Amino acid sequence: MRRACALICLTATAAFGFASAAGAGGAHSTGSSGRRALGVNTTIIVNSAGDAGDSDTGDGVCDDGTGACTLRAAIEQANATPGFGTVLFAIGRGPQTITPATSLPLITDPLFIDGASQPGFAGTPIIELSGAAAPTGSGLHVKTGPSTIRGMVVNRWPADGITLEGDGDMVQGNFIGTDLTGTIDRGNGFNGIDSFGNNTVIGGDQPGQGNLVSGNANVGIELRGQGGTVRGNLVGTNAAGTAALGNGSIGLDLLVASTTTVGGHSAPGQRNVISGNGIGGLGLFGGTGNVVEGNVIGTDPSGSVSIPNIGAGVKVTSNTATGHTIGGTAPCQGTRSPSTPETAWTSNRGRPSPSAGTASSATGGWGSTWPRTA
Ligand SMILES: [Ca+2]
Ligand SMILES: [Ca+2]
Repeated sequence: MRRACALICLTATAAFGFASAAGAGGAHSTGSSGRRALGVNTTIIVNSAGDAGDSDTGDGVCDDGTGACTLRAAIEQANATPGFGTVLFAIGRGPQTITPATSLPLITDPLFIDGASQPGFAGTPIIELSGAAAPTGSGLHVKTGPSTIRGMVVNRWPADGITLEGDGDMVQGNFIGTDLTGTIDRGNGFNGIDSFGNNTVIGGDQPGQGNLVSGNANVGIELRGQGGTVRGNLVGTNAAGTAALGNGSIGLDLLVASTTTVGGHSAPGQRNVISGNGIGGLGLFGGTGNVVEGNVIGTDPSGSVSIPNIGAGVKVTSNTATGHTIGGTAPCQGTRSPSTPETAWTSNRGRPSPSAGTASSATGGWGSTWPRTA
């Protein structure tokens, strides 16, 4: 079973190959994963990389007064138009950069922002939302869910790349904290993704659904609610998963989150790669009932090349962090760790920790949690 697991779990890297999603999420073919609400659905098409606001939010039309529709105007108009909104892009063709002078409006009505609709999209995001000119704020800030952010490059914002306060929000297929190539650090000033809501979905197990969350100054992904799912993401590496592009602190922080699913063992694309981060891979600091299985922590997606996190691979701490399940005994449940040479992985190892398949207790301290051969 060990060999079978290795083949199944570690060789199918397509889920991390963003290019493999070419065509799968192209213009307007967005219904399956992004749209969470039905009924009234207003579609707005952004056709300008400018930054002017909507001239009249009472008219139902995205227009900055010159006939152009900017992302700022689109969000303003979508907020003002009752019901679910979809924002698509048609700013010429190919890569475009939007550089707002101030933070964009909060998203106050459920919205689907689909950067993958931009003509020329071929599997990796080409709409860049840069915070380089903004003095404060996050790149996209959802106040009301279920909202979905898909196919965007969100970088250089003073606060988070994406802040989520709604329930049922989804973040899929984005580069958060890097350039368009996914190889250069363009980190946001705080966390890559910071979710305060419940049932947040970060990534997914299908090609193109995972996010690249790397280079951010603090945590890569922080979850604070219940029922979240984190699958198929690269956290702390480049887009190819071949080298560190670490977040400054912990890669994935389940700060007070409960009943979160991180990874999975029923499909190869469910696993996350959490490697190259500055203060550990995955942190469980509170909450209860989180399940962590089938992930790759401290290596490349193949599990054979060291990309260590500084500190622990998985840290379980605090007397309130209880009832978590880390790894398991079924094929592919083990959280992947390096095999040889052991010295290459020491930075991911710490105190003895809960073994595979056991619920964590209030252990305190740093835990290295992988079964080396599961
Ligand atoms: Ca308008
Ligand atoms: Ca609306």
